[in-house]
Amino acid sequence: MNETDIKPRTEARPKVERPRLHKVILLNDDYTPREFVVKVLSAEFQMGEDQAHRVMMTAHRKGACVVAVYTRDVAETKASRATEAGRRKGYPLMFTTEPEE
Ligand code: TYC
Repeated sequence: MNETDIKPRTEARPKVERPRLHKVILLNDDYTPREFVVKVLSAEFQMGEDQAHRVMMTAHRKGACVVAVYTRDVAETKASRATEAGRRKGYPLMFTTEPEE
């Protein structure tokens, strides 16, 4: 076989599943100032001001809003950091995660 010949693939190639993505969810509360929620969304989720404002208002009106989806580790780390940013200021701001269907 010279270098230009293409070898047929003969090794076993077990089907691997793509890791499930996890949603980061912003929960509404009665105490955290709106501007602070927008600030945290922009800082932790690389969101523009307009987008962050829309996400904050959706959570405010409906009780919760999906912020973004990531692999499990990234989703959990971002949710913890964002929740901790509120806690440091004494706000009950809460981000949770859940696996996508
Ligand atoms: N409901 C809060 C207020 O009126 C603002 C807010 C919005 C807090 C969204 C959390 O996820 C949230 N100050």
